Amino acid sequence: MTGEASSRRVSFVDEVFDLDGLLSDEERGWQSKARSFATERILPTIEQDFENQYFRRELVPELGAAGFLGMHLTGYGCAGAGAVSYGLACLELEAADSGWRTFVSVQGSLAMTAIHRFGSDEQRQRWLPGMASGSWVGCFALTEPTGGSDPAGMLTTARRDGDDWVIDGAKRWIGLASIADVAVVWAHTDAGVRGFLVPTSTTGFAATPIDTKLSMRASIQCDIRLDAVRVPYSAMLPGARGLSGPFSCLNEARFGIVWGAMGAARSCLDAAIGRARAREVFGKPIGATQLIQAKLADMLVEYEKGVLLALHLGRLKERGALTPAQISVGKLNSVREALRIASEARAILGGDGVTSEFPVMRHLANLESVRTYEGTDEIHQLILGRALTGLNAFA
Ligand code: TGC
Repeated sequence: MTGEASSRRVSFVDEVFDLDGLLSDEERGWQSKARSFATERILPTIEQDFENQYFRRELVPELGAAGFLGMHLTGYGCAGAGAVSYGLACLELEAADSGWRTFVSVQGSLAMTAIHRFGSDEQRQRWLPGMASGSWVGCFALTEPTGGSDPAGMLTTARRDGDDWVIDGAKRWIGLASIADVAVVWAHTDAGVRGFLVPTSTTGFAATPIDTKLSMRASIQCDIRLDAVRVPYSAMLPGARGLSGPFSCLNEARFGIVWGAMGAARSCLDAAIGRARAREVFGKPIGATQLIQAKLADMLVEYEKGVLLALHLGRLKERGALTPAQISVGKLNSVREALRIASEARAILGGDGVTSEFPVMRHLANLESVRTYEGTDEIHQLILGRALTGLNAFA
């Protein structure tokens, strides 16, 4: 980012929308820490990393030291923060880049949550402290090359062979897999879907980054091959039986997206406001025209609604009252509106909007991935349709 976009440190949007007044001191502290991390450690190199398709691995232990990895979990070196604090961290990290919020989601909400919630105490002791510190990276292998919307149709299998499990199959779009130390692999067994902790050094495990992505380029997503991967019986997560195991981890990741996507939206809205104030056309700033002001006002309204919805869901989560359908409302709304805000911001920036001098096109490209993973718009519409009607329209 250069020029007018990079010289600002305070969000114009924050000046209008007093979110601070709705937060506790602790929540403001986490938000401030995440914003500083994003500003000082991610933003200076993000355009270059996005262009070069480079994942800045050295930031992982820094994220761990700051407490962002598995920050909503308790014990095992995790910070034990509240849901709103975690959401605010996701918002601030994604205001820099969706790839870094995705990292925190995959590591904390998916891989660590699976181990924390469903693992044996031995599994937790073995993996969680190193993952919380960022010494170790985890990935969550659910989606397959044949599709991600219907995990019940997964083709990966795990069969018993003596004291071992032998896993065969393939996974796709798996974040961090090529740098991960452990993969949480979901597979069909004779007793339904089960999860397995597979050290990525295990013979037969191979992860290959997907390098044709035009989105999330500062992040890593991979194809995984599992060819007769042999793990001991103790590698199975004892507490996860059936699809409710991986789905309950997806709930955590989707909750982070509800907040995170609003961070990307805020960054785009900020860029558009800055441009509207500075750019002169027909002898005056474009921000002095009614057409631009109407666009900015609509963008702000959707941003504020999105953040207030995220906050409401966070408060429900803290009371243990958040349902999967409510998370679907948030995921669907946040990503859809963030995409609209990013697209409007791109238009306000004119031709410069497609350059890397502003963060908008990068956010727009990233949000297309965010729209697709952890349940597409259509999946969340169908989850809500089922909740409203009691009728299943998936098939
Ligand atoms: P359904 O019959 O509805 O449910 C099967 C079992 O799961 C339970 N369940 C849930 N539990 C917790 N949270 C949820 N949100 C749950 N949704 C369902 C359900 O109660 C039942 O439990 P039980 O005990 O009775 O067996 O299952 P279905 O097959 O009809 O599901 C339909 C649908 C569409 C809701 C589900 O398939 C779905 O959510 N699909 C989207 C999956 C998705 O988001 N995939 C993308 C994942 S992203 C990825 O894999 C990459 S990892 C991230 C990265 O690395 O970047």
